[in-house]
Amino acid sequence: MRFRSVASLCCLVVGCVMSLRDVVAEDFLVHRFERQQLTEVYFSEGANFGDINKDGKPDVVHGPLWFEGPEFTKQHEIYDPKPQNRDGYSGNFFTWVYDFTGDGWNDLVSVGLPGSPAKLYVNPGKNVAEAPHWQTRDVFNGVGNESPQFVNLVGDAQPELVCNHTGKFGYATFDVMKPDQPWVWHAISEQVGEYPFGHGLGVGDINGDGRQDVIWKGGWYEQPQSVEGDPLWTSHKFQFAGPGGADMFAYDVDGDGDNDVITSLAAHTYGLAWFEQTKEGDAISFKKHVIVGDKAEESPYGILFTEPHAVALIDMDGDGLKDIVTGKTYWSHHRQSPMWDAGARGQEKQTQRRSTGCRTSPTANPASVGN
Ligand SMILES: [Ca+2]
Ligand SMILES: [Ca+2]
Ligand SMILES: [Ca+2]
Ligand SMILES: [Ca+2]
Repeated sequence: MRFRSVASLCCLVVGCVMSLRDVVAEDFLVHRFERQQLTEVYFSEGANFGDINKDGKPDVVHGPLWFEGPEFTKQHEIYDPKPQNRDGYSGNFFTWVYDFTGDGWNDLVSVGLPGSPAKLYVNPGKNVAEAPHWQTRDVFNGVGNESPQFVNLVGDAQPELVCNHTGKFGYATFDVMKPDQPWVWHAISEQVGEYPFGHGLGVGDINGDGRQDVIWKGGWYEQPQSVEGDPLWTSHKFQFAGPGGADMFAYDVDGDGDNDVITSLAAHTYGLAWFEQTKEGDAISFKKHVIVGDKAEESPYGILFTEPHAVALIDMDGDGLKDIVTGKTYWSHHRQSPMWDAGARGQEKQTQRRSTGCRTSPTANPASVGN
């Protein structure tokens, strides 16, 4: 995983292509973004946002620092900010913003190098802008996979930390009355995934039964009717990716009523694809559609980049369809990945549905990128 604060970003809007014949240059819609650099120091692989000071405006969290929105020029310390080794990995990969303590002030949970503990940081509250460093505690040891997710996976009121732990997929839950006490692990799979490292993980309802399923590069785990007693979830094998990519999603890309799967194919080399859900009898299967391959000619817009180590799915242009946001993660394996020195690059793949199917189109911009 990598987040580089200083990086150039080329944004591209692409759509999943079912009919390449209809893709013409004038269909490109170039989106421009304004770039704002938060810091010149490498502190963390990732960043996130949420309202830290309870003024109703989102703030940015980057490792040991949070930046007051909407200007993002005033920074405050959460813990001692130590510059990280550019030729190594940071001690902080992911941060999620959530009010764990229930006092109305958003707290944080952070995860570092795969296999390291999840750490809770408690927002000091009213004087957060002036407060000394936040109280912290390790709450769950051994968070594996390079795309852990903090989402509401099972049918309760709060989110769970979804990851791989000791080779099994599952989720960690916290006690809302005692969030700083050790979180409880619930395995949903046999020993199957790589641990602590491993690529490709997501959450979404694959079979349309209203229950979130867990998706990984080798298939998906179907959430049972009840998770009482921690039963193993039914495993459905499908090889979405060999090496595995980043965050995975279930989303109805082509608008035919069933959820398809979106994933990058290899976090440290090439590839982004969506997998159209198909049926073989009653069994769910998938048909691969490449959005960006390992050769420029495989992309409808001749786009080629490597290291799509993070993917987000969000409606970027407000048309009601979610778009794919990913990019080249600069320096993800330092000098080892192909095109490692091509600079960072952000990519927005805009989903467009037409009578012929759905498609995508590109954009270029300077900005920060990471994962
Ligand atoms: Ca705020
Ligand atoms: Ca709180
Ligand atoms: Ca389901
Ligand atoms: Ca579909």
